[in-house]
Amino acid sequence: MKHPLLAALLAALALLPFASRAAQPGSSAPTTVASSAASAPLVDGLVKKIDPAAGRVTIAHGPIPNIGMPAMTMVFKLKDPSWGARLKAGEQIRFSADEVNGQLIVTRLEGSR
Ligand SMILES: [Cu+2]
Repeated sequence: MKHPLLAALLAALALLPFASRAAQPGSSAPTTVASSAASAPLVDGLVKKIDPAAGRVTIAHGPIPNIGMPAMTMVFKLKDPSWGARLKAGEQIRFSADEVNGQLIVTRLEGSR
């Protein structure tokens, strides 16, 4: 038996997940909060104000059932701060929100464009 060959094969297999992950751009890959975001429904919102530097956005939103929140206007943190550049004040959006470590985060954004 040639064990070095087997060892090399196992090493190559072990590296595969990292290789495929590294191939993704990463900016839009919903890997970290995928489990909770998948169950969070899209809700309607109206963008009131954007703070791109802080990655925060003020949204007048409809009820968000997955976190038991009634309609209101409030500040959310964007899961991906680059989304701030896609948003405009006065824009109607559909988004998903979730509570992560006591912070309310926009986990998914479906722009109107
Ligand atoms: Cu709210």
